[in-house]
Amino acid sequence: MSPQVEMNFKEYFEDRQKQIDNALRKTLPPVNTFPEQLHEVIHYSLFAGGKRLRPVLALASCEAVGGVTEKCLPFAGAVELIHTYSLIHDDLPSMDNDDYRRGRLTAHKKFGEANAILAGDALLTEAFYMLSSIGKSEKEKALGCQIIQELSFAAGSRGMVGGQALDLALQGRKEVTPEMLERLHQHKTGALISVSVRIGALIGEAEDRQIKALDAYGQKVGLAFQITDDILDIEGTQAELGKSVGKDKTAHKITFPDVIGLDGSKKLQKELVGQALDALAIFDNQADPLRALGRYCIERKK
Ligand code: GRG
Repeated sequence: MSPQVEMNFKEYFEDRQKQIDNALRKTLPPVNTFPEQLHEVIHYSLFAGGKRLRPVLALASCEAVGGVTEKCLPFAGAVELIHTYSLIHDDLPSMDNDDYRRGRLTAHKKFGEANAILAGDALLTEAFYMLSSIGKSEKEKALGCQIIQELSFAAGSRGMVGGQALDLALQGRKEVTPEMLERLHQHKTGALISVSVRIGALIGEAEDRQIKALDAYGQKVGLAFQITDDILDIEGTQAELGKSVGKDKTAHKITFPDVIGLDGSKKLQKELVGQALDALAIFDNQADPLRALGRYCIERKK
């Protein structure tokens, strides 16, 4: 990215992050309401400096097809609630057993395991509560229902949770192929990223050919994002990432650098983002934020 584009993107990203955080704060039960401790855990985990990549992708996708981004905010917020729940549960001792997340102690380290499990459960449920009241007209309600269906599919056993199950099953296995790894990450990480992009397009009333292009973009970017995660676990720092590094090796996780090497992973990352940007060729400069987000997914340091 040139310094000017980088500057504009930084402003764009921060602006969108604020918009999402404001929407979430308005919708969620405040900390000082019953049950106070549970709400404290939820706020602690949710407002801890996460990148908000998935909701920002939803807004940028809506923008790319000329949609009204404000309409997208509750859906984008719901995606972030689901993502945060997944991180809380992923950090638990029975899963990845992590001590740090988003630059602070993980929820179970700070509040105990039972509270962390409940906060994750509540975030997942709250996401669908938020979405259930959306839409005034029959058309809006039908679209809301379609999005709820797609989001729950992407988050459940046929998407993210299924990917997590496969991740646990593959731990310590030696004969993992690039295809198996790709399948795992298409589910675990890719499904929620892809559906975020789709949600923006659906809210923006995109044409079929635009949805097709955005689906291709979402899938490529989702995988590239995960490869970056694997690389950062080797080359990143705890200070920048806000979580422990080198965990993949100690947890005997198979990563892209294990299977195709570090250089191979970097090459694949770039190829995938190149393909993602090619898929956006049918769009004008309204898709520039999506293009910048695609590049960000592999250039990020956190
Ligand atoms: C436990 C149901 C369940 C699912 C867990 C997504 C996931 C599935 C686990 C996360 C483990 C992990 C570190 C995966 C790598 C990619 C990833 C999702 C990274 C975290 O997302 P970021 O970088 O985090 O967008 P922030 O904190 O910025 O939101």
